[in-house]
Amino acid sequence: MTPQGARPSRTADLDVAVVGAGFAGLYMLHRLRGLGLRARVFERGTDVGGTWFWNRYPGARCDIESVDYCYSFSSDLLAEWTWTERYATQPEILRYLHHVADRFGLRRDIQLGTRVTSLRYDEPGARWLVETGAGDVVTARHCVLAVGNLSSVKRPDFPGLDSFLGEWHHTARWPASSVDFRGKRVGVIGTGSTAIQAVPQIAKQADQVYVFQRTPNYSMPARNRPLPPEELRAVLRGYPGRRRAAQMSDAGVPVPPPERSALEVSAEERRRMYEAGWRRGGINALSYAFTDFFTDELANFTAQEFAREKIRAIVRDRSAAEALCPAHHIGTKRTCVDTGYFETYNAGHVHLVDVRRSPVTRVTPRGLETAAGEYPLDVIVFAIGFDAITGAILEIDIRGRGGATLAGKWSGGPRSHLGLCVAGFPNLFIVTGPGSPGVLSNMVVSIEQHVDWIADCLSHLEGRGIDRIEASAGAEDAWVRHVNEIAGATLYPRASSWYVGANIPGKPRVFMPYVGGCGTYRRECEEVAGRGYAGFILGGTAAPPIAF
Ligand code: NA7
Repeated sequence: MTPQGARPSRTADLDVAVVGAGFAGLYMLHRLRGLGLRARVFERGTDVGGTWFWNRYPGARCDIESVDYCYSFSSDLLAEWTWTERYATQPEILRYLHHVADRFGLRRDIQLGTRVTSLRYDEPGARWLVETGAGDVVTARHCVLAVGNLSSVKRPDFPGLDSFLGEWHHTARWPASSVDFRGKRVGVIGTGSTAIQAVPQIAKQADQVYVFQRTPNYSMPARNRPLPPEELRAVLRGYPGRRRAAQMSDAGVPVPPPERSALEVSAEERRRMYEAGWRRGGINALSYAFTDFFTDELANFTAQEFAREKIRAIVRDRSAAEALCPAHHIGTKRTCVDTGYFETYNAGHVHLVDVRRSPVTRVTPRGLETAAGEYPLDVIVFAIGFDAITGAILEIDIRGRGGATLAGKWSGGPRSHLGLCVAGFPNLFIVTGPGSPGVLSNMVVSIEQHVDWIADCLSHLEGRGIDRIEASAGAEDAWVRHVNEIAGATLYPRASSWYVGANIPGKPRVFMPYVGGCGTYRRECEEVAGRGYAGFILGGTAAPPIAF
């Protein structure tokens, strides 16, 4: 945020332009400052926070424990912030990010309310031209995309929406003032993580709630609870070890890896393990029980059956319980974490509407129409998700060497080296991009790793007077092959998930994240850097043109 009254320069020549002021952009700015580089962050929201700025819907809460879903780069910051619950709410996380922005004096280099519309690489000048929605063009030697994986909103395109006489909201564009559901008939479209968090909260207020479900999802109990100060203090005392364990784990959380196959233990032992996980709760409640959860159909089936049994035991209405039972391989679509979601269907005013059987046909002035009839509604809540992972990147018109567009290059699916850099797009870095563990991991652990890698890389270049870095086409091909190969050995690519772009019509079906785990990935990145940025072309301006 620029000081009041001052306008940011419209033509600045920056060392680094950063897009996005969420967890990634804030830490990136802090690191760049530490290197003495002139950096500016462009943020389309009217305040910092990224995902946590936009997703203010009732019940919004992190599904990673708060003591792990936070920065670790400053021990002072760790010591001075008090998390109050096992899983932090959206307002608490947003307060934390405001605190970080203020504490490290970041706001003066953050330009809020500014959408970056295009990034064009000027080869002769070795600069990125950063164009904003206001028509300003700033130049920068390097660009960092810190735009988030779940920030390009899937817009509701139901016919008739304009005619609706009630109010409607997308969960990821929730108004800052709270929405009053009291005495109202509310329709919620979608049953992903967002809806599963929001429905129990909406049901506390609304007169009637209709949940329009196309595909049921698995959800684990959060077992959320207050975090007593003494427990937080104990966690902080062992924090370096805890964080290191998270960094070297698969999912970026400090949970010991499983040791046995689900198929090598007796049915009783399996049940005991799943019950223990269910009692503990959380996103990994079942997935951390056995080694072959994500890779073996039979092993996965045992966890599916356990989760379905739980749903049947909670939901009293037989037909609602069956309709809520998912059929896909558990874990291959992001597992949800809830507080009282399935229990909510036992309340007389909460109704499940199967829109797989009877699809939504249109919005009417009075409500929502499905093939089975009309549902009169006062409020419609669209919890329909995002153009995930690549969406926010491709919302920007990015043109690299020779004017080649990133959209064109990625028309068959995203291609990158390490999820960090793209051949043909010099001096452009992506934080938690496709091809990195990103959404399969604790985002903050992955963000810190990427930001540190990028900062170290820039320091390496600056120290040697090197003005340019670009992923080589060969290294990129090899990485994309590797990412696909290891994903192919799991059950993940078989699901119609946003991990493969299945929720966006026309999006290429490619499994985008790296499934090898945070620890393995970190070692790969460290090795590349340690070998003088192997797989990257450093310096010079005469790299051969490449055809996309
Ligand atoms: P998700 O997980 O993409 O869920 C979106 C939900 O909306 C899902 O149940 C969809 O059903 C449903 N949907 C989308 N379009 C429609 C239409 N046209 N008709 C009916 N239902 C529809 O998004 P979330 O926001 O819940 O969660 C995203 C991530 O954010 C989450 O995993 C956390 O990491 C945070 P479908 O499955 O496509 O049949």
